[in-house]
Amino acid sequence: MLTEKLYMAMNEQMMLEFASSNLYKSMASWCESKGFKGSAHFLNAHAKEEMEHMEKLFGYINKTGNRAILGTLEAPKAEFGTLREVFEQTFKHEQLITKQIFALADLSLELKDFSTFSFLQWYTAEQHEEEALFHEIIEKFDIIGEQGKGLFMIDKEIGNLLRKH
Ligand code: OFO
Repeated sequence: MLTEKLYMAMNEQMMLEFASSNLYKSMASWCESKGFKGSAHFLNAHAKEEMEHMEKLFGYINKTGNRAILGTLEAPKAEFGTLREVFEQTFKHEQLITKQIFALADLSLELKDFSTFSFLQWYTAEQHEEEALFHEIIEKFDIIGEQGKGLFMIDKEIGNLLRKH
């Protein structure tokens, strides 16, 4: 069994993964409506990944003899100014998730729950990957530039990232 404090925190993380999925899905919809097909494709796939992260936590919580509780989720942001803004927000969001995962790992160590600490290692490694991925995307805006066909090229590159990762 998880201690009450860790149980609540793990459940909260599960809901945060759910919220991440909804946010990326909402971003995908915005991108599609603006003609950014590559980005929409990428964000739709990423929304699915976040649901897998949610499922992993759901399974772990239930396997420990606790019960995953699905709470209420706020509607995700639906309006964005530019494509760059979308990806700047994804990067910021992933940084927040990393902070939360580190706090969870810290708490599990403090409580000497080594099984949970070990379970969380997967998320720690995943966050490292995700931050690097979203950072790489933001760099594309600086390298390629947004003038002329720039945005079209950036969107295409983002769509292609799915094949690389
Ligand atoms: Fe994109 O992060 Fe989940 O964990």
